[in-house]
Amino acid sequence: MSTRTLMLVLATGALVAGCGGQIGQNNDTPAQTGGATPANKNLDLVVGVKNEPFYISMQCGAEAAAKEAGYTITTQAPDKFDPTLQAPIVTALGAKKPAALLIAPTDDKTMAPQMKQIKDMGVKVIEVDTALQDTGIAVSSISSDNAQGGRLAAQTMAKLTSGKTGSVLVLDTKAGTSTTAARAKGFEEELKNSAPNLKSIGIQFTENEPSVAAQKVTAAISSTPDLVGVFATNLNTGEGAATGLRSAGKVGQVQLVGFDASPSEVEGLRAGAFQALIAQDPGMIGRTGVQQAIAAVEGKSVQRNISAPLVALTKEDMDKKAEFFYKTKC
Ligand code: T6T
Repeated sequence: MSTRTLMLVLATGALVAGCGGQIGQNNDTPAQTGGATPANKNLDLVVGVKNEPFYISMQCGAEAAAKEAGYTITTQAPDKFDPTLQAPIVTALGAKKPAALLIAPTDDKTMAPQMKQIKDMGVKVIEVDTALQDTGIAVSSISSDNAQGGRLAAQTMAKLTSGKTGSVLVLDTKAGTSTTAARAKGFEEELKNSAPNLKSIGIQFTENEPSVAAQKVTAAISSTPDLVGVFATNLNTGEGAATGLRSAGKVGQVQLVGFDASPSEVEGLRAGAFQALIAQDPGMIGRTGVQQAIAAVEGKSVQRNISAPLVALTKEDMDKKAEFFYKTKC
């Protein structure tokens, strides 16, 4: 597969994602007031999990945008991508009452009560990355077009396996994670179109634990002799899948398409453990989240849904796209 073809496919995808992202659709919030300077310029960001390059990169973008606008932003994170650990953080913000809360909900249903409670206190709620099923709480949601990302991964897998017949494993994280669920679904649907010779052996959950992802890959290799590919829907599943392929000596034989671009994934791509990565732009998600939060706080118009770009990385072109590599510190 030529880099040019892959870049084209994904460039088109990113564009589509950009345009298809419901920008300017009917549920935007028009300007309320003349944009008066608010007394409360404190923002809070609650990400999905601590010490994870995707959310660190998002935090960097958010902090830069807040600083530019003269707002303060405090970032908090649960130790694990888990609503039982994230909910108390949101509840505690009730006492502090920031002007706005930017949050990546760790479950698309069970985080709704806490987010509704803080909204009812007059705090503007902005979803960054993941989102709730209930669209009546947030005033704006900024995320990659994850279904499109899954479709692009399937098109990439089709090209990488170039007409081979065989099975593909899909690794999702935790049920209720809006982003990775959309990627897995988009992948499975597109596989039928772009690679009818490939069949999915189903979506398996990894609890967002790399060790579980490695086990799932090892098990699939022994149970499915015609396994030709693995789609890992996020950073942790990707890192685990690469470990599983390495320990089974299947690197390069079983094609691995990952999502995200952590330092470990980027090195894995360079070393041939991954054949492609679909990278997001977490910095843009953080920056745009803060801009929408400030617009909401100042009574200016707010866009309800915004899509962030996706880009594909291959071994050949990765260094030309190094700006998409995720950070480990700001
Ligand atoms: O893939 C990202 C994020 O988009 C997803 O919602 C959860 O997992 C990551 O943070 C990567 O681990």
